[in-house]
This record gives sequence, structure tokens and C-alpha cells, in this order.
Amino acid sequence: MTLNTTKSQEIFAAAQNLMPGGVSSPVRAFKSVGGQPIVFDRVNGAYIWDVDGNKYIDYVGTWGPAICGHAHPEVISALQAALDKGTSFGAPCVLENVLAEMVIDAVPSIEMVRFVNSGTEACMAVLRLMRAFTGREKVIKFEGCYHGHADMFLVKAGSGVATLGLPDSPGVPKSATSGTLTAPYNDLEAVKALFDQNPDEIAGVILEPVVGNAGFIPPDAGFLEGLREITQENGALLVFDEVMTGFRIAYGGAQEKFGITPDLTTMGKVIGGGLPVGAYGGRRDIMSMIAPAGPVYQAGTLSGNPLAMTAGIKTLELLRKPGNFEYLEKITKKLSDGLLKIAQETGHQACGGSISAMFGLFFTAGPVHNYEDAKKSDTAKFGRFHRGMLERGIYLAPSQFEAGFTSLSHTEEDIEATLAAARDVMSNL
Ligand code: HOZ
Repeated sequence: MTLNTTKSQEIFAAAQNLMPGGVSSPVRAFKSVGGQPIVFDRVNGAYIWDVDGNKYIDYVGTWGPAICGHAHPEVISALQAALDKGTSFGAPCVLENVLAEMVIDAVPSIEMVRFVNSGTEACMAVLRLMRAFTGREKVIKFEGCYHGHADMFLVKAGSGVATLGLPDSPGVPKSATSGTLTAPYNDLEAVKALFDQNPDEIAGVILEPVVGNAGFIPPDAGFLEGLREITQENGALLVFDEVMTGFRIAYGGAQEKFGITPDLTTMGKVIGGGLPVGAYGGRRDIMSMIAPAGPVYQAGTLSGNPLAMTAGIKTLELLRKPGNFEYLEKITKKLSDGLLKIAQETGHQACGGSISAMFGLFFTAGPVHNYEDAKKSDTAKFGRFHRGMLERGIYLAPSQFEAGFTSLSHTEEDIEATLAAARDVMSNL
């Protein structure tokens, strides 16, 4: 089965002369799944069309923001009205108050919030804030977790770094990462040992409370609770990077789902409704250190942009309606359980699962508790699976080390069609 991707190939060939790798971000270049990347033309609801007119059921959802479905008519009309007032003020705008109140009302840890333009910016700022508040410089992150591409986080990072198998990144000076300590995800003993070896030197622990950037890896029972205790015992901060999990694992994020309240939280993706928004927030005593209220500097020309605020506000208004998260849980579990059942029936070792509107599949017997486990999976088989699904009109994240996302627009019929395609592919994988 082959796709007609003539126009995609022409456009991508030209792109490679214009942009490094022909892309604006690495994972979408299909390096780890092989074959030519697809150039897309438009999106709507659960679907995405490429420039050759091929239609796909989309489980990337622009990496998470499209949880209400792509180009939701109410988001589009709100943006059209906002556009009549201009595209950017670079000054206070009441829409920032509106979105800030929605985020503060929704997310248990957040008493104050600052908007930025990406998850990377949010994580950069929160690291600086952790260090300023505690007066300590070292930070613990987990192998395979991805907190954007700022220097200090490019240590055993997930997402594109894992996808491309990069040895972290050239150009990152040792001075930038000397304070970045790493531990295996789900390993509380390793975290305790780091605190014992670095007494009074660790500002805090930052993690994806459900990992999506090393493939889908949920926290073991007691892991998040244990981190909360260890950080409190050591006078360190606990930071949930909810850029991916925020407003997806639950309306109040993973911290609502698991009942663990961190000191600081980073967000992005869903709160921008597809436009560039990141945010960080948390305890008022900590956030009050951010300039101009306090001495910790962070700034951004387009932060609080009225178009991005508008898209975020409308997206959260649509998302918080009763029954939405029950629906997302139901269809995503049906998809994930179905994929695992089909893998078993067609003779493939596979593991994975789902939580709310996030899911993942590894071609390994598993279980996958951390990045080392994830790396044992058969990434070549994943690449063949990805291509086979693409040829049958299903668009999955082009990397084993990413997660899958559903939306309120995905129907039971879409899930059935996806499972039928998966059975066909896995039977010939
Ligand atoms: N950070 C994105 C997913 N976690 C990767 C997007 C891309 O490289 O295309």
C-alpha cells in the first residue's frame, strides 16, 4: 500500500535547502521512523490532510494542544473577533487576567502564574526561580524526561534528543550542566542518594508527572508521593512539568489526578489552544520573586499575546464542560487496550497504556518503568508500524519516544478504524 506523497516530497526537498533538516523542530522530520516526512495542509477536528490531499486520523494533535479537536469553530470565531483588535499589544491586556484566573482555579498548586511563549521558556524560568528561592544551584531531573531545549536540561533528555539518539548536545558548556543531576524515573532510592551526596545543595526536583517524552511512562504507585516527602525533608522544591500533562491528564493536570501538590508547575500546549503559550506558576511566596514584583528576571515581547490568550481561554471553556474527561478516558483506554490486544494476537511483544487522553505503545515485553526500559523496545519495528499506519490514514507521533494524544473530536468510529488499521499492519509487521 503506498501513499501518493508527490507534493510532500517536492516541498520537503525544497525545505531542506532552506531550514536545517527541512523542519522547524526535529521530531517531525521522521528521522527515527524512516521515510519521507509528510507536509500537511490543513486540520479539522480529529483529522489532518496533507498537501497531496491524503486524510489521516491524527493522534499527534500538534503535540497536545488540539485536545478539543483541531480548528474548533468556537476557537476560530473567537480568534477572528480578537484579530479585529490587532495581533499584539506588548502591554497589559484583560485577557491575561481571564486566562490567569482560569489556570489558578484549575491547577491545585498555582496561586500566581506568569505567561511565556513556550514550554522551554517556562522551564528555563522555573529553574532560575527554584535556584533563587532556595539559594541552591543543583537540580534533579530524570533520564528521558524533556523540559525543553535550554542548556541545563539537555542532560539525558527525552523527546527529540532521544529520538535522534544524540549524546545530549554539542554547544552546551559543562558549566551549564554541572548542576544538573539525573536519576532513573520511578527510582526514589536514587533520588534519596543524590540528596545524601549533595546535602543542602539541591534546589529541587523537576519531572514530567506522567512521562510523554520517552514514550508513555506513568509514575509507579508511591513515586510522586515519595518525591513530595523527600523534597520537603530536604528543604527542596518539587516542580511538575505539566506542559504535556496539564489540562490533559485531568482538567487540573496530573497533580489533580494523583492528588500531589508540587511547589511550582510549568504548562503549555493546551493552554494556548494551538497558539504559542507557555506558563509557570505556583506558591505566591515563590512567584512573588519574579520581576517586577521581585528580583528574578524573566521577560518576553509576545508574552500574554491577546490572540494566544483568546485561543487558550476558549479552549479551556470548551474543555471544562462536564463529561469531557470521562469521554476522553473511555475512548483512549479503548484505543490503548485494543492496540495491546492486537499486538498480542499477532505475536508481537508490546506494552503500554493510557491515562485520560494520553497513551503509548512500546514494542517490548516490558514493563517500562524508565528510560532504560524504553530503550529496550524495538524502535525499528515501531518505525515499520508508524509507516504502515500512515499508509492506512492514521498519523501517529513519528517517534517511539513520544506519546499519543486523543481529542474530544475523536469518535468511536475513529477508534475502530484505527484498530482495524493496526490489526492489518501488525499482521504483516
Ligand atoms: N517537543 C515536541 C514533542 N514533545 C517535538 C516537536 C517536534 O520536534 O516536531
